[in-house]
Amino acid sequence: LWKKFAATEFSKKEEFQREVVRHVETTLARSLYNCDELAAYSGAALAMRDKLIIDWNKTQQAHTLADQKRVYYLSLEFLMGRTLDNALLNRNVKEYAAEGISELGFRMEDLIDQEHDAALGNGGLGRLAACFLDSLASLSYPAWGYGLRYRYGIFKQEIIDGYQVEVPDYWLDFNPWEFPRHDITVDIMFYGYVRRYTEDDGSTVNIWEGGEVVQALAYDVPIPGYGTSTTNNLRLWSSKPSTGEFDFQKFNSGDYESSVRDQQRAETISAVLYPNDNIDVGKELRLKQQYFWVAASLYDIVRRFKKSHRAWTEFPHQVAIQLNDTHPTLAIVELMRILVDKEHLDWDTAWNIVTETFGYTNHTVLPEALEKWSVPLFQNLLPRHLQIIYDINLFFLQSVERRFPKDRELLSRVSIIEESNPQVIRMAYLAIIGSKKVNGVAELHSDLIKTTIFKDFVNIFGPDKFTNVTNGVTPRRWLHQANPQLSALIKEKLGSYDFLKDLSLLGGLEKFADDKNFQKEWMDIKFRNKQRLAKYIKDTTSISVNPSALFDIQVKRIHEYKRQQMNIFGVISRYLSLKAMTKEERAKQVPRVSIFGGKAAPGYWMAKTIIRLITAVSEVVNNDADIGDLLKVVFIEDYNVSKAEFLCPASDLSEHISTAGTEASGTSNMKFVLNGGLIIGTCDGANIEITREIGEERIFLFGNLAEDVEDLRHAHRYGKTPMDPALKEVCDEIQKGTFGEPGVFAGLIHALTEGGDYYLVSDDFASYLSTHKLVDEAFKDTAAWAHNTIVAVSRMGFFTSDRAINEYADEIWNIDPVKVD
Ligand code: 26M
Repeated sequence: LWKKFAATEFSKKEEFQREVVRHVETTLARSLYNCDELAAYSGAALAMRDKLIIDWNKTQQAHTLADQKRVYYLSLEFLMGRTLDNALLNRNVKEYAAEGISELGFRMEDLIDQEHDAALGNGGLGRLAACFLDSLASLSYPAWGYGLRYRYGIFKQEIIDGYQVEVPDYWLDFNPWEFPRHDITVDIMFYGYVRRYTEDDGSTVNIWEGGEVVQALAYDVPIPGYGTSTTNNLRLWSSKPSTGEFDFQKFNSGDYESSVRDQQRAETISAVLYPNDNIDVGKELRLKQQYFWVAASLYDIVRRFKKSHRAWTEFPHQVAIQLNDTHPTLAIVELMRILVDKEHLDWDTAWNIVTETFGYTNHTVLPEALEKWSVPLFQNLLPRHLQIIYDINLFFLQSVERRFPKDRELLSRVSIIEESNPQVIRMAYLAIIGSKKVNGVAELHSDLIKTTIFKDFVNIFGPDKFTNVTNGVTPRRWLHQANPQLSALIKEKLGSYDFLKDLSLLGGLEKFADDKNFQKEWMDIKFRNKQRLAKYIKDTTSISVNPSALFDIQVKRIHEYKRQQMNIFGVISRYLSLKAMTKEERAKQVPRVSIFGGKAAPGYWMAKTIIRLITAVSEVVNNDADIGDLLKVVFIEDYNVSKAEFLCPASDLSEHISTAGTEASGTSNMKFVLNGGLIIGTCDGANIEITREIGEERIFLFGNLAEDVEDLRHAHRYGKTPMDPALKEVCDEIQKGTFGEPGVFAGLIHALTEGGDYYLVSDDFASYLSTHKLVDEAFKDTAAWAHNTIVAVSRMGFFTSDRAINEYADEIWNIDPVKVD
């Protein structure tokens, strides 16, 4: 009977339609006569959601029954983007759903476009977490994500008079994809003091008496896998006043203001995502967010473990916890507190459990991004945790001293506590010491952390603790959903969509690389994707671009290390060359559209200045009659996941040009190549492995190598490096006022000169420009270009996040899939 009523399968178009109409009429209380696109989207989303819920429940039951080891992915960011299209495709119902919608008088694309992005992340790290959730479900691993349910995601970017303006992203008005679990709440403590007493048996007990209590309320989000019923859970915590804490007495006695203040203080914790990417801010509210989320998640994980009545020593056989960067490192300390203070395990037993449970992924070597917490701030907020950190550090340093006696320098170098003023806690060191495995996210990056920032720890723990898992992206969203025409063409050639589950099957395309008909279909799809982008650019900026021009795209967070400034200097240099040419010479040039997009952290003045330079250059170049279609410059406002979905398929060339050794991996490089574009890039992050896979004749590499960066910086500091002449010309032109008031850009130029050119723009500029010339030449030979992009796609199988997740599962987590019937 249960089965009969639970069956919401809509194996047919009519059933889907019926469900949409039912939701519009009853759930939304609208009639079909006043059903706009938003209401139709809502109806479709609710119909799809019903379908997911059944599989979601089944999955959770199957996982409970299987009683196998689970992995918990702790991330402060999940940059999910939109859900409806992805769910329709993962469940393979899009075709008839779209047909059904069209008969109801709407276009599925328009409904999909109504959805607000779930933008609970800054950039690469948050999007990686989202790709990993898709792969975990698609590969049927028993896995949960744990994060924060921010009321405001990453801000929306508006460009006003050429400058970035931040607008709040309130996204929760209508979010059909989350389920509040009013029965799942955890009280979280802050501040207070530690009470210490001796038990009758002589042992010491530490009790933390918190001063403030805030309640964590769980919201669950279903994560459907592709081609499987497995639907995993993403649990996001929202903060509210604890029922004990919200002072009704104050309220009733008329002290509304102070009772409302208490409520706001509680709600502030999950109110907003910090909009910084690769920069540490050290604010107390951020630490509160981290502890709130970590404590609630661990409480939940431990509660689930306890249901099985196993011995504590079994914990690491049932639970793997992955730390997405150092943001959740407090979990190591919190689990120690639970095991020692609450469950009364002895320290060593507890520490063995902890160090068998955690894995730590590092995403950056940039010193300004490594998290450090001021000891006084930490002491005030989490007094008991500070004691535990001191003890962890003491035992660790004692063991180091035993092995390396009298090397006091080593002890102070690896101490969790940095002896600065004030003292600070080095979270990365704590994460390493408390984890079983530490991994970087691309080969070069994993080598770099072993030889630079974590070198001493490799000495202490041995090399096996440190490993590499090269990042990947999900081909479901980044090929099938973003580029349905290309996906369909590949399916036609390979015979099935199996490549979406086993991306190495793309290898089967290589034999068609010289097939003229195939090349034509391939390039036609690229052209249509470029047309679609050209139309979007026209509609949103009124700039006309020629879809036959070479589309050169750089979209990512704006950061000096990613060197958007070098790109725009290159554009200026191209502009100056074009201006200097005769008409005849100009006629031989390859037309270009330089497209930029990305957000600057609100407090990152230099990044904002780079945006201003890009918009200033676009105003001049796009309106220069001498130049016409030969060069256009476009800044796409508010770059986000859904914009990435239509930008990636529309590039001929994309730019991944970080100073060597600074970009841990990069993942958009993978998305662009997978969609039939070539890349210009430095020998950095995953660019190196992409080169190894697709062949160096298919990538435009340039610039100095990571191993030379230090010497080059040194040379700048001692004033031994004259500025590259082409760059000098560019700077002169900016200073002449060609792109508006030059004072605006003085800081940018200063960074290249007196500033010591830390990111080596001048050192790489000549090879950057000459490599762009090679790109122009290569683009003229359409057949060779088609050949190269086909071969490149056929060799991208390695970069699926499925491969990455299988490596984590086998090498780090030790977990197996669970079949869900
Ligand atoms: C830290 C402190 C306070 C507030 C915010 C932060 C913070 C937030 C995000 C620090 C770093 C954050 O993200 C770093 C990041 O996105 N790293 C990128 O990770 C990708 C996935 O591994 C890599 O591909 C990129 O190369 C790397 O830059």
